[in-house]
Amino acid sequence: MRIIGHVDMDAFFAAIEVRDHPELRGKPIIVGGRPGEPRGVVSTASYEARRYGIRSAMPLATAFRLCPRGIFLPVDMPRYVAVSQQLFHLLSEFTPLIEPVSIDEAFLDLSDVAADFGEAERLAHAIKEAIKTRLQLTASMGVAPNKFLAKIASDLQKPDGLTVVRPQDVDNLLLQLPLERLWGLGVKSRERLQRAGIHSIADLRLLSRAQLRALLGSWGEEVYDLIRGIDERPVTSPGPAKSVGREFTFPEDLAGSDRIHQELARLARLVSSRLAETCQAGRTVILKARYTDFSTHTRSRTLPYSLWQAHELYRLACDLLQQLPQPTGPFRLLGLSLAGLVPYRQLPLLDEELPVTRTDQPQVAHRSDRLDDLVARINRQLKGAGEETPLISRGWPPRSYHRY
Ligand code: TTP
Ligand code: MG
Repeated sequence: MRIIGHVDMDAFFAAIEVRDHPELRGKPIIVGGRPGEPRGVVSTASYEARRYGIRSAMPLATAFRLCPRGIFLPVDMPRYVAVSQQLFHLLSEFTPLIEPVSIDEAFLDLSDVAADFGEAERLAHAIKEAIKTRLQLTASMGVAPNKFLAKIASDLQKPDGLTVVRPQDVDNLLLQLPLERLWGLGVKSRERLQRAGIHSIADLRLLSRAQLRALLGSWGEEVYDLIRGIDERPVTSPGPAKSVGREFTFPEDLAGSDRIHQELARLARLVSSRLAETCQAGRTVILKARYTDFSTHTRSRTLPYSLWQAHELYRLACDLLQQLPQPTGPFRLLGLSLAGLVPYRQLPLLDEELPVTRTDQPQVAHRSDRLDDLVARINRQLKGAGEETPLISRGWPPRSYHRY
């Protein structure tokens, strides 16, 4: 028997802010944007703020109009990521089979750790309790025979809820749900269905596979099964990332040495900041290039040591560029990635006494590494969610890309 759990933290970013600033408890909290950035969007809002109609992705200005007395806080992504890591670590103590869905959400396969739904329910209580006592946060959980139902269930009694859907309850539950509960259905598709007079999952069940396909595309066929409680998708734990990379397809073909080097520098910066965020370094640098005739070439170099810093990545990317059949382009696409990844613990900043903590390469600390670390950390603090371009640099990018 398959027993699947779904965990979703309640008002995640806002709840962390309240936990860390108890004077905010009970108040309408809106988290979004960067410090002093009035044009951002709402990342999330506390349940108190949601009563004013405030929702994720709404412009902050609208949220302010709805609730001028709300407390507006900028996104502090590094802190939320740290809590997310604690959450996933905690969950891994209950089952090894965890599939992260987002920063605050995961599927758990409980089939091997609970003999039946009664035991799974007790386990879910224990998980929620552990989250409460160890993270001082609340989560909502669903337990059901498959992923589709488990995710629906975790949302039914938010916040701090637990809903268990036993196999014999599946039909009853599905037949009373409105269309909004069908996760994966976009707003546009929902509106299309509503225009066709379909407002609930019960209405959807009256349609044939072919009709669902006509309304929802190929996903419609899957929906036919999902709304009958059939979902065989396994919970799959992601392995460690094999490589970290970025690539750009250019709106106009990229030519000219300056422009090409500028893009390489941008790629190096993005890859480096991703590596810094995930505390990884790697030994194999790979440059990918696509020409205007769509021919694609890669060049790589494996080093005797691991690296993650933007300036090193950039230097190697420039070397690899010269090995391409036509280093001057024009390029349709350029990509840079780093493989052969190893964990890399960030250096304690500005503390000259401590040795470098590259796990693969104990050696004496280097000021330059420290500075790169510091820059990466500050950028992470400044960046908030989603912003791609690092905000400060240590003389980076260089004034002349050629002579760097
Ligand atoms: P959600 O789990 O969707 O929302 P939530 O945890 O804030 O609230 P709920 O109790 O309904 O689960 O997303 C988790 C976090 O992801 C959320 O706290 C902030 C962030 N997020 C965004 O930054 N933008 C978005 O549009 C959404 C939906 C979430
Ligand atoms: Mg959540």
